[in-house]
Amino acid sequence: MAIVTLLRPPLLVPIWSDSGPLTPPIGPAYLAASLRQSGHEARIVDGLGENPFQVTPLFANKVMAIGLRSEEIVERIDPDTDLIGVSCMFSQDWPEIRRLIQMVRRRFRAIPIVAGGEHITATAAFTLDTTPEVDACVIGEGEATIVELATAVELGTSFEAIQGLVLRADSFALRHGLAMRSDTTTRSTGSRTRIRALDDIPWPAWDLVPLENYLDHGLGYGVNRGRSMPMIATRGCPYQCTFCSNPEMWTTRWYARDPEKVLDEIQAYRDRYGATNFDFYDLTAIVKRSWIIQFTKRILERKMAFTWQLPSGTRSEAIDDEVSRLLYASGCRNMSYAPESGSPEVLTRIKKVVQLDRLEASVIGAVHAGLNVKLNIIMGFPDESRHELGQTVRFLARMGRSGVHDVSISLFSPYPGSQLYHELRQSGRIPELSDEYLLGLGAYKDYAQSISYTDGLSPSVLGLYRFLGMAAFYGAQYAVRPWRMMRLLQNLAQHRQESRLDKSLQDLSDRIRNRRRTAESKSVRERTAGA
Ligand code: B12
Ligand code: SF4
Repeated sequence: MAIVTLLRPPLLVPIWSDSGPLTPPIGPAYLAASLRQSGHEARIVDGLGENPFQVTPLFANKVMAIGLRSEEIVERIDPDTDLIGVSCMFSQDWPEIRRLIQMVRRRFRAIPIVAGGEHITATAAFTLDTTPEVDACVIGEGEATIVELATAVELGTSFEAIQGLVLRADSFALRHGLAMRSDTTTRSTGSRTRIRALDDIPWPAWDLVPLENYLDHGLGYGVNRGRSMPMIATRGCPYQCTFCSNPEMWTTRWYARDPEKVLDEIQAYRDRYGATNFDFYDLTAIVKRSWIIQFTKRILERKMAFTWQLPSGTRSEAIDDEVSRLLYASGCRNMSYAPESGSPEVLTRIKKVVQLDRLEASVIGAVHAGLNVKLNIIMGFPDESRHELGQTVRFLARMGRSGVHDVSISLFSPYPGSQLYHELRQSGRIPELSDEYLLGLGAYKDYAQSISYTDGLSPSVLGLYRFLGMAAFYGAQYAVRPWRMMRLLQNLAQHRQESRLDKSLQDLSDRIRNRRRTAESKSVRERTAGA
């Protein structure tokens, strides 16, 4: 048996960002469950969940780290650990995660460190080249790989035979006399096949996570509708949008769980944790109409009463009026659609296979069925014109008039691993990866700064279009439905959340308050220490 400690680092958020997802670490919890099932011991240090109200400014005040400071995470690692795994999902978090890994290495010189997650998958060679403290990068889905890594550490065998890794021969392998070659270049051990039988993956090991810190404070990914648990019903996505790193990370295979098994898991969390709301973290949950119909009908047949949300942006093809009615009847309350643009030309260029008229019909049907609907929009693709941005602004005005509740407008960020990132790098339009570049990716939702990757459009012009889009959408919505403005003000006053705007504004004000509190308690500590 090997003891594996998985680290979930703090979350990095720019000060004026309206996104700062305080979510339980579902990736590490899945990995820990697989480790345990295979006879290893798993531990999780959830850097966010251990102290979700501590907000520490970092990198000359450019961003705030939410959760434990990296120094505090290192202190919580038991020295009897055999393997340390670090998760990095968002690229903008990497500069701080690298600092964390360097601190871990200084403290634990002989324990192998492996890293995984979306950012690591997209930047494995860069990670190994710039961070010698990392012994191996895990590519893609991690359950089978982490188990094999733990077994290799237990038996003292080489990592070379484990699929799904990028390795450098000069680190762990050399130190332990396991290197097959003496070169220092990175190399892949070959890709690993995706897990098809999702129902065979053990449920996340939530008992290793400080779950009550999330549940008691209504933290999570969706709108706060009570004690919320994360769920995953499907993995992967069959599409290949050019701004998205999904195809490199998960391939284009979409697999779904048996709806009955998803509901068994939901029932278990209702019984065990008193959960009343479930946020689905799927990449694109609704791909198959028959699946979602069966799922919603079984909720009704089993007479299960809970709310659930699809906050990450789904496809519209399978959602017609009948599906919308079933979604609402089965407890779904918030749903995000991801049209990304109101310009058909842009949609074709970014390979977002979506027909706007059909999407509009689906969205309006969902609003009429009673769902609280949000649209995800991206502005500032490399060759987007003012005319095309104007089309998106008009589309948003139409959607606001039709009664859609929320919009989220991000500025385009070239994420490593996406087709557009590779194209922009090749043409020299973006620099090599650096801390400055990665921290800048967090600016996608920062209202205090904009970065433009669009030919001929300055950051301030893009910022202006974002403002116009928001104004057109909310202006049209509140002009037609003024009572919704009253509702927003009421919800803010009573700290209640129904819409995404309620959540974003409340999260922002909480973050600013927590930042002030953290600074005050730090200065009290310093004064006490000095006295
Ligand atoms: C849910 C979700 C969100 C949620 C919350 C996510 C969270 N948990 O904190 C919300 C909506 C808030 C969100 C927001 C954003 N998101 Co998001 N999100 C996702 C999504 C759809 C699912 C994440 C998830 O939970 N997956 C399920 C779990 C099981 O998978 P996992 O965590 O990746 O873990 C597996 C592997 O990665 C691996 N693994 C992970 N860690 C480790 C560690 C070790 C040691 C090992 C061995 C393996 C390993 O094994 C795990 C099990 O198989 C992903 C896409 C995806 N990855 O599926 C995008 C994704 C992570 N988001 C992305 C982006 C860009 C954003 C936003 C910037 C919004 C936007 N403009 O699109 C914001 C940024 C938020 C911020 N920091 O401020 C990108 C990240 C790209 C990048 N390189 O940074 C992704 C990859 C989508 C995409 N393909 O473009 N997101
Ligand atoms: S943006 Fe959405 S639909 Fe497009 S490839 Fe990524 S996950 Fe799939």
